[in-house]
Order: sequence, then structure tokens, then C-alpha cells
Amino acid sequence: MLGTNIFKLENLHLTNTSLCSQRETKSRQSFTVAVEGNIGSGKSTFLDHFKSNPNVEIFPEPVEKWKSVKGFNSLDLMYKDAARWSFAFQSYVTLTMIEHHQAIETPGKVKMIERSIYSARHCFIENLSRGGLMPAVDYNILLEWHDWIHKNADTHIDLIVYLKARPEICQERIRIRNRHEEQSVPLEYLQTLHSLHEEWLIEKKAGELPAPVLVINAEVDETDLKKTISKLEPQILCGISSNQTS
Ligand code: TTP
Ligand code: MG
Repeated sequence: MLGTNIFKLENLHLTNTSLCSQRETKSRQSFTVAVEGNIGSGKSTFLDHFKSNPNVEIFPEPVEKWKSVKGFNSLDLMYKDAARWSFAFQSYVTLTMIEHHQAIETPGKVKMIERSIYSARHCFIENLSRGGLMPAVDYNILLEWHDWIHKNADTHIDLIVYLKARPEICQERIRIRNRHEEQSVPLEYLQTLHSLHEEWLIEKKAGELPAPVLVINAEVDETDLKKTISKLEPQILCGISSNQTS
């Protein structure tokens, strides 16, 4: 069960103030917020909230690209036969995530991306490997790619927003939104993904996090989530007000 707190900062001794000052010591030109959380936790809804904010540039996840790679639906192939297709699919996810990390930000704007290369690595690739759905050789090649990218490409993020919701709630949302590729996703898959998000972002088992984490209870309905986002906007955008022009 989630706690009753609407949010808490999860990076040991960080407070909201230190979070902002930490970000302010970096170039004001570049603030990147990565929105993370299980499938169906509400990341797209979260990004939508900032669509009309002139100080924010949003980068929704390129699911449509994954569904149409020169006519091939790689997401669908992966769900139909993960052992055969998850390497191809996760390679493409990695490429499209780097594209988002490296997209040039408009100076003065906050760049907000749905997911990051980090969750692809620590949650999805890990899940496929642990579940026996990705052969060890595929897994190790992907890890080498990720290590290389981490060392050689700019994939920095300044804040992680973690939308936390129980897998049962995510499953119900997935059922309602009816993305046909996902109709066979079992609850156990969402449970393992949930645990991997927790291991990565809360228990920090994957090592040092790339940015501080702001945890938001995402078990609420859309109206309440939007209210929470409005309240937390100063933390999320680090003091850049929603009516400030860029
Ligand atoms: P999510 O990245 O969780 O995005 P979403 O739009 O489903 O989430 P939300 O409702 O919170 O906006 O997953 C999109 C689909 O891609 C989902 O079926 C899981 C799959 N996926 C992988 O299989 N591997 C990956 O590395 C990623 C990032 C997604
Ligand atoms: Mg989404």
C-alpha cells in the first residue's frame, strides 16, 4: 500500500530547497525532468498537464514509432514472442530514448521526457532477463550498449518524477485504455515491473541514481492527479512559474 503522503523526496538528505539549488548550480539552459512509473501509471497524463505551459517542452514516449518500424509493429512482436523479439525491440527503445535525451532543448525551458534510458535498462531489460524472456547473450550485449551510452553520450537528467501506483490499478487502466498490443500483459508482469521500479528508485539497488526522485501517489483519479501536479509545480519546474514567458 502507498503511504498517505502525497509526495516525498527520496534522495536521502535532499529537501525541496536543496533540490532546486542543486539544479540552479547547473546551467539554467538545461533542466530535464524524466517521468517514470509502471505501464499505465499515468505518465502521459502527467506530461499532458504541461502541454500548454510555455516554459515546458514535453517529449511523450515514442510508442507510435515502436509500433511502426518501416511497417513492423515491434511492440506487438515483442509481446507475442518476447524470447524472439525483445532484443530487437529493446534496441529500438534504446535508440529512441537517446534521441529524446539528446534533443536540443529550447533555452530557458524545462525539458520533460516520458521515461528515460535508465528505466529501459533497470526495469524493462532487467525484467525480460530475470523472467527468462531474453537470452543471456542478448542481455549482455544490451548492457554493453547501455554502459557505452552512459559513458559517451549526454543522458543527464535533473529530476525523476516517480508516479507510484499498485500494479492492480495499472492493470485496470491498461484494460480501459485498450492498447491492443498490451491486452495479454499479465498482472505478474506488472508486479515484477513495479518491484523493479521500487528497487531502482526507492531501494537504490541499481546504484547511484542519475537525479533526485520526487515520488507522487498516482493511485488517484485524473482530476486529483492534476491537482497534485499543480501543487507540486514549483518543485517539478524548480520555481519557473507557469505564467512566466520564456
Ligand atoms: P510505458 O513506457 O510504461 O508507457 P505507457 O504510455 O504505457 O505509460 P503511462 O500509461 O504511464 O503513460 O510503456 C509503453 C509500452 O512499451 C508498454 O507496453 C511497455 C513497453 N515497454 C517495453 O516493453 N520496454 C521498454 O523498455 C519500455 C520503455 C516500454
Ligand atoms: Mg504513456
